[in-house]
Amino acid sequence: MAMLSFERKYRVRGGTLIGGDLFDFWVGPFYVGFFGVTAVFCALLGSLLIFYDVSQSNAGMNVFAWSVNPPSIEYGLGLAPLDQGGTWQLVTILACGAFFSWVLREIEICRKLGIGWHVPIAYSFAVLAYVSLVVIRPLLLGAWGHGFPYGIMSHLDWVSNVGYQFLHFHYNPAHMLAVTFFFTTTMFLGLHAGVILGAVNPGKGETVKYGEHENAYFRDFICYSIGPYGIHRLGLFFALNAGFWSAVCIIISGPFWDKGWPYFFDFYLKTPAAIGNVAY
Ligand code: UQ1
Repeated sequence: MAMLSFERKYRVRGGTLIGGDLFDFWVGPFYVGFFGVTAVFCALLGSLLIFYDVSQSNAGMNVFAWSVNPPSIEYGLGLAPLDQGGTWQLVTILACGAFFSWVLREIEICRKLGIGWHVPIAYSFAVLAYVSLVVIRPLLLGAWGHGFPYGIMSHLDWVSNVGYQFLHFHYNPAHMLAVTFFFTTTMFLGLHAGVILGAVNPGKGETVKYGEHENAYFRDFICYSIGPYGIHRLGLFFALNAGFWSAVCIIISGPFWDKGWPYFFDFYLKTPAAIGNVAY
């Protein structure tokens, strides 16, 4: 594997969070590290447990029917036998182990390179969204059975069922925020990727253009250019908010709001603006 000239300077030992020189080396282009080993260990063992669990079911080779299910609610926050949701509990522990290891491996790479922790922080928001579904919300509701099943169709059924428990999940204000952030994030990435490719990858025979043209494009288009740093700050802010409000919207559903989400907006009927003006 060829090394870029700057990599000779940075691909050196040190900067690890734990264990000193233990596993502080590269395999081809990949940094291994203590947390690379723990991530691979957790991911492999978790995957094996998933295959073991579906092999004990009657789903056969229909991958869409494969599902590793959480224990029933009766087990509360206790441990369940392997064939009663215990495998789901082990898979969840190992998934958390793999995801946390991945965050820490990202941090070690940042430390080696002397760059900011933006990538591990961003990834942590995705991990938070998962952990809120299978750890935080089940803990608050008092049973691991509130976690979602690990299967292609089964997790879709879970999302639909939990949505209908709250009558209409799109009335959840945190869900509204999350969806809005997801859509605007893709819009910003589309605009950004479009303007960058439009400028630096023009047609044959055309000259490559840079920042001034990108700025001018958006000034012509919407009277405003946020600039080359700004667009990345904005994109990261919106992407992190998408994950954050997703976590909030599911954590509040049940533990902090147990009616249908449409009823949340009944508060409007008690505001001075509505009293006397709305018939109900
Ligand atoms: C923008 O203003 C800008 O600055 C030049 C970019 O950087 C290359 C962009 O990619 C985008 C998308 C914009 C426009 C975005 C907003 C929020 C006005």
